[in-house]
Amino acid sequence: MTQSRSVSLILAATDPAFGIGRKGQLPWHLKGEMKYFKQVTTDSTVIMGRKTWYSIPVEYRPLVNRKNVVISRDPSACYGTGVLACTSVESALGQCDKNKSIFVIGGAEIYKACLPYADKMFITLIKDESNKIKCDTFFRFNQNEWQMQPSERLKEALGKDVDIPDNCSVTEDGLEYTFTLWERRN
Ligand code: FOL
Repeated sequence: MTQSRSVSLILAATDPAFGIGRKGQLPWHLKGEMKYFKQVTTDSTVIMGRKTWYSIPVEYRPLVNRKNVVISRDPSACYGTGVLACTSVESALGQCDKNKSIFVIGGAEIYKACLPYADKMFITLIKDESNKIKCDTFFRFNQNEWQMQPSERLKEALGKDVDIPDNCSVTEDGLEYTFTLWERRN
């Protein structure tokens, strides 16, 4: 059976460039943003690529209270107990428990491959109008196919208690970021 459950992407990206990474790591350190990521993805299945797996500090992987699925073309790849290794996006999406939501957590190559299966994107936009945050990896998508939703819609879609301010914006470490939800335009 093909994927019928809803698939979401979750990422933090610079605005407007949509930078997501640098040298295999997140280009920033934002504690409150990471807490949001953890709250949103808890009790779900998280799908990631091999490079993202290795970018997670060893003490934090596998991500606790989530089903971890890692995609690699290497059929002998192994990531330890409790972690499911897959060699394709299709088999990864097929691994998700019914009654669990699915979050694709990157990186760029996996976001791209999973985008056709996704109906929602939880994007934290980190204000970087003058392009000060150096990135070497970017999230690319067709903005004509997607629409940023009003903040009430984000809270509704989260469907659980995630502590975010009413206006969905936070300033931390001198950076201003906003939690957003994007859905496909019909
Ligand atoms: N989405 C969003 N919104 N923010 C992100 O930082 C993010 N990062 C990734 C994917 N989607 C994202 C991929 N990178 C951890 C580290 C890197 C990472 C994802 C997760 C990590 O260590 N997470 C721990 C929290 C550790 C802590 O408390 O500092 C976790 O349990 O989720």
